[in-house]
Amino acid sequence: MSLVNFTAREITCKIVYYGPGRSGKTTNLQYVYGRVPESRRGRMVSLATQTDRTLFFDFLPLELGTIRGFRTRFHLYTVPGQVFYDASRKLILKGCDGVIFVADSQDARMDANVESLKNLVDNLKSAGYDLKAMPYVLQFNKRDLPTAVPVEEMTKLLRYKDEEIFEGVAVKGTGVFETLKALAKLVLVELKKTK
Ligand SMILES: Nc1nc2c(ncn2[C@@H]2O[C@H](COP(=O)(O)OP(=O)(O)O)[C@@H](O)[C@H]2O)c(=O)[nH]1
Ligand SMILES: [Mg+2]
Repeated sequence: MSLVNFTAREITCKIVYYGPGRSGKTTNLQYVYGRVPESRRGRMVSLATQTDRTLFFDFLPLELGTIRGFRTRFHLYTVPGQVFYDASRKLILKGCDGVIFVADSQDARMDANVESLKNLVDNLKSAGYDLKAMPYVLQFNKRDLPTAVPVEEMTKLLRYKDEEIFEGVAVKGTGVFETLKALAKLVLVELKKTK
């Protein structure tokens, strides 16, 4: 899981944004990238198709300060949501320390949300992880759209355990940092347990 380099006194944690195609995963990363000072972030790498869909993944390295003398880095990844990129998703989940599921609030995307969540659980399982035991938060994105399904309904459909749920409008940045901070906190709690 987290990479701890005692010589360099660095900890690197891997966070994966998961969810169906076009739910707003890349938009979450872009907003973070735009708001974090240059001194605290590296280059954002996006491998996209010509039509701007995530092809393999997006990657954004962040440095979030020092914990007990260790510099703490977070590597944010997104997965491609389209069904046929499952091999990429499996690869990206390897070694992950926490997952943010970005659900699309639009009514027409509920089946895609459910299917993607099931795909997450299955892919984690085949990699030897259990979502029940993993740092995990849920974001209901695109709350600005008129077709957004009520939060209570989405919660019933998509809540997997007792995870925190955040409402987001990623294009405006709403909920983006709240979601990331909550997940980062859970990852750090896990990290302390393993010592
Ligand atoms: N209305 C609205 N559109 C959004 C929101 N977040 C993302 N989008 C749009 O949804 C589309 C897909 O977003 P993207 O981040 O590429 O989705 P990904 O496939 O999950 O990476 C883009 O056109 C975004 O601008 C949101 O909160 N509200
Ligand atoms: Mg994307």
